[in-house]
Formats: sequence, C-alpha cells, structure tokens
Amino acid sequence: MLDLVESKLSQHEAFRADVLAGLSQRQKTLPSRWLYDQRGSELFEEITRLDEYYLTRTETAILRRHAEEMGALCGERVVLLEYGAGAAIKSEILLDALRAPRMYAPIDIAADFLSQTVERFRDRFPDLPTRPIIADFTADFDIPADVPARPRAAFFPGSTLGNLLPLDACALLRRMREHVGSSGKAIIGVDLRKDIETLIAAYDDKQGVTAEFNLNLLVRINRELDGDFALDAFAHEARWNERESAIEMHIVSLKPQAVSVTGRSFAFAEGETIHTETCRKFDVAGFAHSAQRSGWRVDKLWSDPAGLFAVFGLSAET
Ligand code: AVI
Repeated sequence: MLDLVESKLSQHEAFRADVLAGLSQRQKTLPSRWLYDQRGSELFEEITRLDEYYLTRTETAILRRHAEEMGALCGERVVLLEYGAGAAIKSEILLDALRAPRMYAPIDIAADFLSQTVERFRDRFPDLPTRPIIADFTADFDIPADVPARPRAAFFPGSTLGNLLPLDACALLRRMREHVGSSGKAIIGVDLRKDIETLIAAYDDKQGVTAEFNLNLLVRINRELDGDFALDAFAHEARWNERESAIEMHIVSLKPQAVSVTGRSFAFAEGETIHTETCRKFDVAGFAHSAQRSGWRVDKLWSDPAGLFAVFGLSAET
C-alpha cells in the first residue's frame, strides 16, 4: 500500500517536471505516456474499436490466422514476457496457441493496471502461473530470478514500438534480446507505411474520439497541476511527418494566449502547437534492419492481405 502511495507521488512529481520542461521548449512537447490516465486509457480503448483505426482489428486477425505458427516458433514450455500489461484479446490468442506455456509474465509500470491483468489471466488460464513484473520497460530492468531463464519469448503487440524514438526502440529490442537469452524468441507487431489519407483518418476520426483523447491531456494538467487551459481555445491535429515516417499528434492553440500551470505562465502564439505523440510507421526492410542491429534474426513475417500491418517472428542471433 505504501509502495502504491509512493509510486503515485513520484508519478505526480514526474508529470509535473515533464509538463514544466515540455512547455518551456521551443517546440512545446509532452511525453505521450501522460495521455494514459484513467480517462485516456478508456478513450484509447474506444479508439481501438473505431472504423478508421484499422490497427487493432488487423493485428488481431493476423494473430488469429497465424497463431499456430507463432506457437511453433516459440516452442514448448515457453515463458511469455509481455511488454506492457496485456491487451487481453491479443495475449489470449497467443497463449491459447502456445504449446504448454510455462509462465505468463506481464511487465508494466502501472501497478494497479497490472494487478487487474493478473486477476483476469488467473481466471482465464487457471493452470498457468502468472507472474507480474512492475517495471518501466523503456528503461533497463532485470527479470526477477524466480522467472525460469529459458525458454523465453517476448511479446510486444500494438505497434507501441512506433511510439518510441528510433534509438529507444532499438534499445528496447536489445533489452528484450537480453531478457530472453540466446535461445529466445520475440513476436512484435508494427504498423506499416501506407497512403497518408488512411493514416490521417486513423488518428483524426470523424467521431472525434482521438481529438478527445489528445485534449484530455489538457484536462489532466488542469486537474493535477492546477492548470487553466481553456479547452475551447485548443484543437487536435494529426499530421504526417515524411522525414520521420510518422503520424504526429499535436494540440494547436487557436489564438494568442497565456496559460498558467502550477503558478507558472506559458505563452502560446496562434497556431503554435504542443507535440503530444509520435506514431512511427515502418517498412519491412527498415524494421528488419533495426531488429538485426539489436541482436535478432527475422524468421517470420505475418501480414494481412492488404499489407496494412506486420507481425514479426524473431529469433535471438547468437
Ligand atoms: C498505443 N499506440 C500504439 C497508439 C498508436 O497508434 O500509435 C496510440 C494512439 N494514439 C492515437 N491513436 C492511437
């Protein structure tokens, strides 16, 4: 309990520091992880069900269609390490296809979310030991000693890899390679480059759910950091950045204005933006190159008929 209170306090301090630093930059920028408070996580769930947001349903269909082959790649008695506590359906599809899995170990920094995941999986797979690991997977951490050392497989669906800077994405792939060891495997889902209209629509849907998700960050700042953002004076924008091969989410100031956060004032020009998230889109060769540089060999590539999304099956390169 004390741990939970401490972690909430340090989260609050980290949020405050990120917001004050981020709003002081020339290009105002906030780390995307702060989009996911309770309301943000609910809105993201809604996004995954939108017609325009093809990512979740496409990846889920790929997992369903090729689960057997993924199970074969991972082998028998594998320990499944999931980075980010479980998009339930996807982990369930993979666990159902694994051959006598030995343990499921979801890794997440959000302790309360992790304990919900653990309860759900203990109900759904009563014979499978579920071992939660509280850690920020974007930084170095060790897998606890009671998790069997091999065989292990890393699972990272959802194209969350695309939300990291390229160097951080490679560092995470390398960390996964260290965690699974020389006989290890990985199943990684990433979104692919495609026509810009489809991409923009996926991040700027007609119902405005993504807009609400993005602007919820201002609501959070107002609530938690004594901010006074006027919500009708800002708007959501999704833009394509060709050089970065990424959709960027921004919050645009609709007029010149000053905003106060924890007693500090920040000036906005009309049209000035806060960059809130980068969603990188991969091509097969580019992803394979990053994987190879991070100690992996690409063994399998599963995709959908329209080539929208890719799930890679990797083996540790020794
Ligand atoms: C969590 N992540 C993989 C989502 C994405 O598509 O990059 C986040 C998201 N942001 C707006 N819509 C979805």
